[in-house]
Amino acid sequence: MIKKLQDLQQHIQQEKRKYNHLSATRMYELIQAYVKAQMQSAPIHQSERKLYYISAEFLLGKMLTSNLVNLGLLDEMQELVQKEGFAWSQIQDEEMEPSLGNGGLGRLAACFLDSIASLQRNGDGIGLYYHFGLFEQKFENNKQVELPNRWIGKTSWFTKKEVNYRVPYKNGWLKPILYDMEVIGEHGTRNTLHLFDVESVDESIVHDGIQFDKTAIEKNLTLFLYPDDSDEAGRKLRIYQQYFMVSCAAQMILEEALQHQWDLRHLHEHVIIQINDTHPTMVILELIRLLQKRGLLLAEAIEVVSGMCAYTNHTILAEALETWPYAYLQDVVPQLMNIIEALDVMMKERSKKASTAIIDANRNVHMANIDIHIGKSVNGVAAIHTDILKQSELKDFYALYPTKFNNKTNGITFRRWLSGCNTQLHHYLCDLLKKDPSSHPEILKELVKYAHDETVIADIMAIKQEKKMEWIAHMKKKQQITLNPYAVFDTQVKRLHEYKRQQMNALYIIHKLLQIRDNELPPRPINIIFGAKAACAYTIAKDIIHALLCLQELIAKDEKVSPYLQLCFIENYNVSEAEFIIPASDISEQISLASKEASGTGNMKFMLNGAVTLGTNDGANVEIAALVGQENIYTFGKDSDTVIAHYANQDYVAKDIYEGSEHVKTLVDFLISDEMLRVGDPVSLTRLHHELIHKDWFMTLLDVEEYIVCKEKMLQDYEKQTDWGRKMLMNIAMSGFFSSDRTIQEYDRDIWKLS
Ligand code: 4GP
Repeated sequence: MIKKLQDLQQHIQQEKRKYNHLSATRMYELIQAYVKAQMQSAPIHQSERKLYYISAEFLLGKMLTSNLVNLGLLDEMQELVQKEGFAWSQIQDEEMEPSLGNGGLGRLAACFLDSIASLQRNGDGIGLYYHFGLFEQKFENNKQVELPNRWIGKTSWFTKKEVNYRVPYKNGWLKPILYDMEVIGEHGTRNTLHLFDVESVDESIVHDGIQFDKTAIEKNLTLFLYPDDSDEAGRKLRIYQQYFMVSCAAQMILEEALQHQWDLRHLHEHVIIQINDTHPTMVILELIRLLQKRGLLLAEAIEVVSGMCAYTNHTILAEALETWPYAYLQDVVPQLMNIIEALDVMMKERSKKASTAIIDANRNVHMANIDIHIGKSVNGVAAIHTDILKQSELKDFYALYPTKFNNKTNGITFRRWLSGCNTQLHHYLCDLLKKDPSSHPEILKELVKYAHDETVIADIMAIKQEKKMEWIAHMKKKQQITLNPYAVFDTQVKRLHEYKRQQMNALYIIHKLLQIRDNELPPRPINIIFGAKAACAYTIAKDIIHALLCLQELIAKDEKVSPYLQLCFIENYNVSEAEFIIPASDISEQISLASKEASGTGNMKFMLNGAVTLGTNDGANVEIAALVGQENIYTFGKDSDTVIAHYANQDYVAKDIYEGSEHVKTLVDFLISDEMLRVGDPVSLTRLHHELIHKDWFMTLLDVEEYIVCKEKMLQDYEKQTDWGRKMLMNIAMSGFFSSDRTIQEYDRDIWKLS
């Protein structure tokens, strides 16, 4: 399938002769066009069943390297680029990262697209084409500022297409436009990611950062992912976005069914839809509506759609399980209301429990409840998460539909998270194991044989050092920060949320800073690294960012502390930044409050790249611990049963811990010390201080002392370098289970049945 690179080489030589010069920009354009053409000529995988993976987010990351990995052309292309006098990083810098996702669930969707194509399953993604994405994060005066993320450039992986769909809106229609991107798998067949846009979108209505008129739906519909929903207009806009996405999806699915001459009454034999979180839930309602229009009776339509839809739950945080006021839905999607009503009545006959109602007593519509009642499968994303769904969060549903529930522990594509971002380690492992672990993740286990081979351990550690050097050079260029490459790299990168407890890490930093001032010096300098965006309307999350940026400034200016401790907050953290920092990290911070992190996938990326986890017994950390054994992971903190009991009994009082421990009090009070107030905003710092003592909903103070002890132990152990290297090796060796190829095989075996 793959043509020789000679065509491209010739093209490059022609351009050079013509213009006497070739810029990195032009070089990127030529390579991109060549790769895109290669992908477009790849065969589409056809089969009698097709998957549609619908998701509000696809956090793709840059596509050039990843596409080259899958085409099997990365090494050759890198050589060619080098021969022309460019560094590969220069070419990569030319690509803008699409801003089409926020966090874990969006990145998971992107990993899944890669694995579905690579395993040669017939499955497309469907979502929205957000012009300004989530937002671009800048730091000003130690605070997060949001700007439109202008990721759409001259060259693109997407191809614009016309479609004849129409989406009902008020008394008229919205006209969709389609952007398609080829998704190439490692065996040369391709699928497609379809992103819909609205023809009438108007970028010019955005002003003062990310402000715009939230009621101008025709113009604003596809401007931003997750627009501020702190008011009614914002919430309605989100419903408009979701409906537009699923109506386009439903029309596409029916159009393709007609092309295949699939009988609509048997559509579930040909089509499976994976509903990624509750954002696409209305696809159930829209499909029922459209099938009725094509002659099916309501009961028939419900049955067909039931057999076609499966739902993935990604969180047990109450605020993330979407409910919409009935009145909002009536205003935005009146055409769906009789179906919602009918389903509500039918399901109330199945179960009288308030917790399973579609429409509750306050006239709120519970989207997840629609998915669970109607869909044929409900899955959690890690073993502990699925257990919590069954035993507590969704226990009434589990009693009703025990066979619908199943677990699919998340995974990551090794083609991006090893071959793409850590070519050194990837090449090393290929040579050592005589097989490519990105295609054969199970081969990594063979590494265990080398656990006592000091040469192998030293080699792996040398690669880590090289990746540290690369990241440091990158940060110098990007943020003009000078960091110590011989420090231990302790990294927490993920969305900013109180349950993930970046604030607990901040208290550790204060602890270390005070120790150093007290002449208690660490055995080796420590770099503590953060990357995180806070949702634009999430005040406390922004306060946490502010506190961390203030600490960063204080430490940088402190001549006594800074040789031993550095804090570095990566601005505008995204997939590209993750690809830099994860291979360079020693310690992977996974410190969520037990029971709250559904799975985590960052933890898997760190593990694969030889970092050791410092974590609670939460999400996939539990499965990591079981695989590597207690000597190769550092766990601490109260377990999920204890935490769930605290919530049930409402007996967690942060203030008691604060008042009961001089140490904890000192750390928390430092947030409002004179020196912090000199560099920071008193309102924000005081609010955070108050929150920690008087609310602390995610129980920071419950675990903070154990966390500090555990991290200190880890830093001591890091000094026994060979032993530490062995821990790195064992983590890499046991990471094969977390390949998203394994996850996709399980989805296919249990739910999709494509093969
Ligand atoms: C995330 C979960 O927080 C994370 O634990 C999980 O690994 C990921 O989904 C993929 O399953 N949830 C979200 C969200 O990103 O927006 O709820």
